[in-house]
Amino acid sequence: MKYKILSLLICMLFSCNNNSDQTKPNIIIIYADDLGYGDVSSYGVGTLETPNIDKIANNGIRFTNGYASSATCSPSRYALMTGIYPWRNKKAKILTGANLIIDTLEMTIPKMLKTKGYETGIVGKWHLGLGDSKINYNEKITPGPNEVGFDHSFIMADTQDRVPTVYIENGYVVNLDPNDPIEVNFGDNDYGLPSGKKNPELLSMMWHHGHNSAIVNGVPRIGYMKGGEKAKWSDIDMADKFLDEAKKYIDKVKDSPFFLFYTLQQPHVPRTPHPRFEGSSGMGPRGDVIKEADWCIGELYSHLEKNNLLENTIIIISSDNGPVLNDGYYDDAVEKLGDHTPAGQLRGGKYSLFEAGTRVPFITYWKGKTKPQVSDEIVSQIDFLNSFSSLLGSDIKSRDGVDLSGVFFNNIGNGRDNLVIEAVKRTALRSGNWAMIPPYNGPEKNTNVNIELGNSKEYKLYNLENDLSQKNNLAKSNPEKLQEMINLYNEIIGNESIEIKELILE
Ligand code: NG6
Ligand code: CA
Repeated sequence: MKYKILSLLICMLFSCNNNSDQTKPNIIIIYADDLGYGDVSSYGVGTLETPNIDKIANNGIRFTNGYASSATCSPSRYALMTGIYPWRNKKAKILTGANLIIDTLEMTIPKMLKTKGYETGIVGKWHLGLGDSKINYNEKITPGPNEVGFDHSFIMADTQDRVPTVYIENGYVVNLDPNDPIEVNFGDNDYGLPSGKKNPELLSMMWHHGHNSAIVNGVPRIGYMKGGEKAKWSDIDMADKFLDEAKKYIDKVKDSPFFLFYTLQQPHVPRTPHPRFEGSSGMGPRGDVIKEADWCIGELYSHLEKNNLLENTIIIISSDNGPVLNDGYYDDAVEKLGDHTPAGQLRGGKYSLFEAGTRVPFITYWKGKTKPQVSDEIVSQIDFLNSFSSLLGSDIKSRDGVDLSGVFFNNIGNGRDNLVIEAVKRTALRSGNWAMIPPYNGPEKNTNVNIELGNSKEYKLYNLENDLSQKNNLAKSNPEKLQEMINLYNEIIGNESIEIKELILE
């Protein structure tokens, strides 16, 4: 007791109740799932209101040309963590019950930060795979986040629409009863249990495509699951749970510099807002879960403020890929959209090589350091590793990232010259104001989700400066520019991407 009072007094004297080392700011990346460019009201293009994100955006740097590396989740997360283009890694595709796709020897943001004395934690969606052979959820699940740099992890394995519908903390399923072991499969074995396919009468949410296997909390999922009753999450409480875990983590580590990767599950399907948020957007569950996510961000911000951490914490807000309305469930996302535009003026959406697939909300904020700014510089999440590294005076560099520490945290310098973006194993090039999409086989549109993918038999070339919506293909009228783009594209992807080249129609 005596010691506690003494250390409290010392802390008060030297204001060491939290990390106040300005050269080692805390870093929080808030990473939404499928949040579109137009879903954040400060971007000025949609009609949904996100006041808490706006407050951070309006006081920080709001990037209008900020990119996820990919138009789907796992590849974007891979690129963010490692600073490596996901098309260099064959395993970096949408995962379902897969093994870890980051090599435990690879450099990652949390590993780099650990060399500088940071505490590192992830709370939320993982979706980078677990284990290195058949996953046994009844034992310690490893390797996973804790083997690629995180000291602490509280995650869901893949997505909210996939089994197992349980939280995993530092490798162990939370609340697992050893007498009720978990079994999971993504084949045909329904374990004799009800399923979305067989028992529509048991569903609180109807599936549209896929998502017709195990039923958990009335929601049909991808994959079958047996056992683990006590460990199953409550969907409507998930946002509160992750927020609570994020706050708990901050409370635990706030005396050291820390990194928190707070990976929200919203607005990915199934959209299950807490009843407090039901009807809050007037746009059905998709809008409601965005309101919920916005509230969570406000709560986290207040928590930092209350703990005197705001001054020394970099906050980044972004999304892993662009928006989708119907991603497999009938949930009124289409019907109740009204005049909201989740992709803003951009063409395409999730899964697409058009701009809306990868151009996402992208905000950096560091109280007292970043000046309010709207920046049109081209920046990517793949650049975080190099930028943090440079900010902290580390020599560690990733293969494909660029040091944008000036642009991200100091309102100075230029962004990238170019960027290769990826969508379901296909790639395209952004360079300056130009976007080039090579010809690809495959449907022009994914009719299930009603999104144009960017596949066509011809090269596509757009000048985004005056054609943000990619309506005018200039490939034929500007062959010189097209050739220049093709040359640059080939130079970047080189021989590495034989797989991609095979997809391209020559
Ligand atoms: C797809 C799912 C989709 C979503 C996506 C992953 C079907 C038919 N579609 O396979 O609903 O879960 O995977 O999304 O099952 S992501 O944002 O995590 O990449
Ligand atoms: Ca996603």
